[in-house]
Amino acid sequence: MASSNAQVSLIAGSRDSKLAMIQTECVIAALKEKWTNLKCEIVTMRTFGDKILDKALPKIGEKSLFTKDLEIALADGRVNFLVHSLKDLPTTLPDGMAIGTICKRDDPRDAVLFHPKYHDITLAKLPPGSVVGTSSLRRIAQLRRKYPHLSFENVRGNLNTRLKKLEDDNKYDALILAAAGVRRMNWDDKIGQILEREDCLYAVGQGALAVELKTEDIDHFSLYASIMDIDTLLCCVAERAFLRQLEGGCSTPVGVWCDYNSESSRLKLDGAVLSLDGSTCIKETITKDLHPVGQPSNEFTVTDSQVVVDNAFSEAVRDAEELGRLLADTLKERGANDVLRVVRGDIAVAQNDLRMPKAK
Ligand code: DPM
Repeated sequence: MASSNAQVSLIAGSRDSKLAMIQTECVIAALKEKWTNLKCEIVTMRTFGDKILDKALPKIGEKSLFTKDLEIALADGRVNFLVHSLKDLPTTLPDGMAIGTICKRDDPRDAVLFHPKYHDITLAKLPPGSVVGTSSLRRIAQLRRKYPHLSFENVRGNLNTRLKKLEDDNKYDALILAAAGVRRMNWDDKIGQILEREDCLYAVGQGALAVELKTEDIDHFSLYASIMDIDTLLCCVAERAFLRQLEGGCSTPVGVWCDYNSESSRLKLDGAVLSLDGSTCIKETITKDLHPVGQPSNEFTVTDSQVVVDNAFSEAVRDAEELGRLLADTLKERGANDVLRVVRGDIAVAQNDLRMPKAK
């Protein structure tokens, strides 16, 4: 294993967007702080999801849209690890891949950016019929329910493109974006409103960065583990277990809100499944006292949720995964499956509309 004075050279794979690069550099900086002799270069790639920016995310219907090309490079050994927004990482990874670390979560909430013509405004105060840009079914369903006076339009493209569309075109009155991404771009001053728990539950994994690696790369586990944030890990594995048990992908209207209290080891998870129009919302909160987290042992396990964790945390992780699955089962008992079945049907119809030539 790499000790802190041995030279280690690694290649990180990243999408080539500005945000992805900032995120990759952020993880590398955290690693270098712990491992002063680490050398790291970045190889960038355009992924399938980056190449088809004109289509709405849900209509593309590919689960690993932003990760597949990168994972091929990882499998080939062209790169040693990938940095992802955890929320873009499917809840099941390809065989032989695992999450090597999850860094301390930035603000997981959603943020609203308003058109520059507005001052001192909130979603509630926007005039009826105002257009809100997002292609997230989760945001649309929850916000439709809460703010029926607003209308929603797709917006795609990287964050720079979206901001330009908001500020230069007069099409959108507001955009919804993850606060974490906006802040990483250094656009804090553009945030007009932060959406709270009662407005909009966030996406599974939102705001957290993760490293994906090959499970055979066991020599480097402790390197990545050095930047693992345990509180974030426990929340995120619970959220991901919830989503996987629901069999919801990253483009279904599923939201979560998670708190972990490290003093009491208590984990609290809210989860909701919505219909596309927001008319149905099945929501529950559950709480569980997790097995306490011990001192790191530098011995590692790959958990059910395909995360490499120190054995000292593996029982807490198992408890967190169980909590996530339990929440999903509770929602299923209340009809979440039926809601998701209809959602998937509607998404499939939308995909077909895109692929089938129009009848003359
Ligand atoms: C996923 C969604 C979106 C991204 C769906 C959702 C938003 C799509 C849109 C799964 N991935 O959130 O319900 O707004 O049209 C994405 C962003 C980040 C990671 C940008 C964003 C940055 C924040 C983070 C796109 N993936 O959500 O504004 O690291 O969590």
